[in-house]
Amino acid sequence: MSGKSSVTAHLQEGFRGTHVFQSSIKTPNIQRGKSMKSFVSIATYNESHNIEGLIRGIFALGVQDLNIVIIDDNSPDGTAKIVENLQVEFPRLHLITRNGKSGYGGAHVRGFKYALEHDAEIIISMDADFSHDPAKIPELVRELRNGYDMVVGSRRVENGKVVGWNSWRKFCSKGAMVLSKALLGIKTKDLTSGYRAYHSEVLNRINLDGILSDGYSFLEEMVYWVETAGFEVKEVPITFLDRQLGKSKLSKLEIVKFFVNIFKLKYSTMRFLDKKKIATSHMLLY
Ligand SMILES: Nc1nc2c(ncn2[C@@H]2O[C@H](COP(=O)(O)OP(=O)(O)OP(=O)(O)O)[C@@H](O)[C@H]2O)c(=O)[nH]1
Ligand SMILES: [Mg+2]
Repeated sequence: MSGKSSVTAHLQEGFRGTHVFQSSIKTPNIQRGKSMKSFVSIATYNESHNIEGLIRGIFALGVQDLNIVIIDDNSPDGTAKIVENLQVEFPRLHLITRNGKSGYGGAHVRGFKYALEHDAEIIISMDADFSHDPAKIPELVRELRNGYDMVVGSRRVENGKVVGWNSWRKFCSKGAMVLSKALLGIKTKDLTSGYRAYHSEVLNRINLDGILSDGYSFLEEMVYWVETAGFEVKEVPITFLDRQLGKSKLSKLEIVKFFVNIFKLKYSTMRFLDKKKIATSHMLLY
């Protein structure tokens, strides 16, 4: 297959799957249940220095009916073993292990599906490296209870900030925001934040198997589909602290893929005159 046709095939494949919505019309007010069972999805690769402290920190919050699911890609540093040992102490701690490093986005998709299968009503994603302060979890949950469909821990709203990034990281993050806004019309300011809470209804209506990206561009893609489907997004300010322990997995290639994915998303929807149709038409499912 030529380069061009393979790209086309990929896009068509992506397109078939994308679109991405499982049901036809958004119900403006999702019914909020009483229990609000929640799952925190944490993707890990070589996070042995961080994972125990993070798990303890989250459970110490005392949030009712809160579970954690760790999706570990067979980290050579034994992250999964640490989690396994902690499962004795914490019955609400779940572990999924995958065979090898297969990407940030795919790991969370796996975690989200697991949470949905276990009747989660709220699904939170966060990083394992303490860039996302667990103390913010109750606020994310509260905003979902207030009626928002997705809540983003944001560095780009008033009082939100980043501590410790170099100018290259700042430039990439700003560039992603500007381009996504210009090409895709995304309104959420911090679309690269991995600290989020989704109502289960949102994840049920997005075809998680149709997500184009398995890496970090999963983040922008999720925001895109959530907004396109008409769900209400709220951004709450966070202070993002650059990782103190362990190594970053965000390679230059991942950053390039992030930008390429913006164009892929644009391409996959451009063929439709009315973008809203994608969100509302049965025709476009598979
Ligand atoms: N399971 C799994 N987890 C991953 C993978 N890549 C990254 N992660 C995890 O995803 C989270 C975010 O990765 P980081 O390396 O902190 O990337 P980042 O936060 O974008 O980059 P830094 O700001 O440099 O820390 C961390 O918890 C990682 O361990 C992967 O391929 N598989
Ligand atoms: Mg990080």
